[in-house]
Amino acid sequence: MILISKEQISKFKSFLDSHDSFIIAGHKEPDGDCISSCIGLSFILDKMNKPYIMLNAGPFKRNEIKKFAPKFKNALPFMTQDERNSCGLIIADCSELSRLGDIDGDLKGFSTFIIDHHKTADVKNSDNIIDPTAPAASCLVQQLFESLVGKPSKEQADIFFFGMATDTGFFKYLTEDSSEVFKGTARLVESGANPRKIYQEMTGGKQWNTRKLLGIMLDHAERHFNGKLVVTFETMDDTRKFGQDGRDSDAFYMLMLEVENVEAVLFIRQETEFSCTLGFRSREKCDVSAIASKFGGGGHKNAAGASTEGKIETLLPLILKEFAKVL
Ligand SMILES: [Mn+2]
Repeated sequence: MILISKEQISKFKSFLDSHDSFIIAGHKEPDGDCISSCIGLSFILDKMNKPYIMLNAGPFKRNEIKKFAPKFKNALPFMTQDERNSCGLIIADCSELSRLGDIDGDLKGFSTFIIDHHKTADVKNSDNIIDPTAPAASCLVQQLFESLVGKPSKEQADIFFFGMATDTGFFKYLTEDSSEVFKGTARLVESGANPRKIYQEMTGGKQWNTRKLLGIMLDHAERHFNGKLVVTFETMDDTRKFGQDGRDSDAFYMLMLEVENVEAVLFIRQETEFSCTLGFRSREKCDVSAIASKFGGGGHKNAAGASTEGKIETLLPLILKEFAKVL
């Protein structure tokens, strides 16, 4: 991870100084990093005595983020044109308004600052902080917090740790260029963040049915390209039977990426009669964000996703064609 420059920090500070109120928004279907980044930004605004609201379209499905749902609204309150003009929109862990999902109210036209680390981010304005070398958006927000506020409290350190730990798979996706991430993490632990407790909160408490659903996904799994790609799927029937209480695709990815010769994993879920979500993971070289972007999605080199029209049986051959070019 490359540290944020002083110049970037002062650009962010002047964005805060030049607005009276703020909207903090993160992507739909938030994960721990999205939540942590938004709440981390709220800590900075608290310190500056600036009013804000936090927006998220949800759903807050994941176990570890459910308790944060009450902090977020899914509708923009009424604002006069004057209020809109002096309000700054900060988007975290996401670079496109469309990725914010269904939020009631018009988010267009606000003066905007983006803090993101997605590889597929396509924003030209250099006043934003978009840094794919950061393993988590919360690592960027932590740096802003430390520069503008100082040392976090234990509660604040727990929140930053939670975001970083979510996107790094509790450190296991980090590579040799991560010393700054570990240094930042060490500062959080110095402030009282408790790794074991956070790990247990992040991973514990899953519903029994998520294990049964995992069994079905393992049963459906098939290998392609001499075992380099594992594909599984979840039908609407599977979701009806076992998927109502959430799911644990991460456990599936982890189990499959550990199989010999595997380079990438694809998970297709039939969400409605006419649409699917796609989940991609890869071990190392295969850039799944490039494949996800062919289907209207995006993400990171080793973890990406997409929502697309179609049925599992018609989409799968098209996705396999894309994998055939790189595997
Ligand atoms: Mn993230």
